[in-house]
Amino acid sequence: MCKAYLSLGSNIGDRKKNLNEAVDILSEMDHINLTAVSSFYETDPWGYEDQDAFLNIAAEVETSLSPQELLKACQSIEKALKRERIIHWGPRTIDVDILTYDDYTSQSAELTVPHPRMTERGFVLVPLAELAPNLTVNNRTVSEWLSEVDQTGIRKI
Ligand code: GSY
Repeated sequence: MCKAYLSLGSNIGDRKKNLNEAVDILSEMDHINLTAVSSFYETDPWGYEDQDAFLNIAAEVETSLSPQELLKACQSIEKALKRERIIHWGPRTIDVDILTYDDYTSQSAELTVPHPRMTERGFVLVPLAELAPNLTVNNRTVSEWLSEVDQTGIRKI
């Protein structure tokens, strides 16, 4: 089994319901054991700022799926929740991103692991630090990356 961390976010509709549904689907998937879920955080939008606040969480899974299969599983959750994304970096019903997958690295067009912007984003690092403060990403721990990012606009709910 491999250990992977995921980041989930929603800012359209009932955000909490969307995240809870995504977590429920994840917990029932074959070849995936959902081992931890962080607290929920309301977070100011990053990137395209003229949109509603997000709810974000992190999840830890153990899986026998390959990284590519896990990506497909994440995409199937987005499909099940009828993900809408009209604007790049804009509002969406649900986003399920792979952050890390053991020590695996990939920079293919389909999948970049570790997630390319995770070390710059408070909305990813704050929930992740609850689950894995000592996880090493790009030669530094999640706690170390977190100490360098702006954590304003991130509210635990
Ligand atoms: O990359 C994930 C989608 N997303 C988010 C998000 O999940 N949370 C916040 N706060 N801002 C975001 N901008 C984008 S794009």
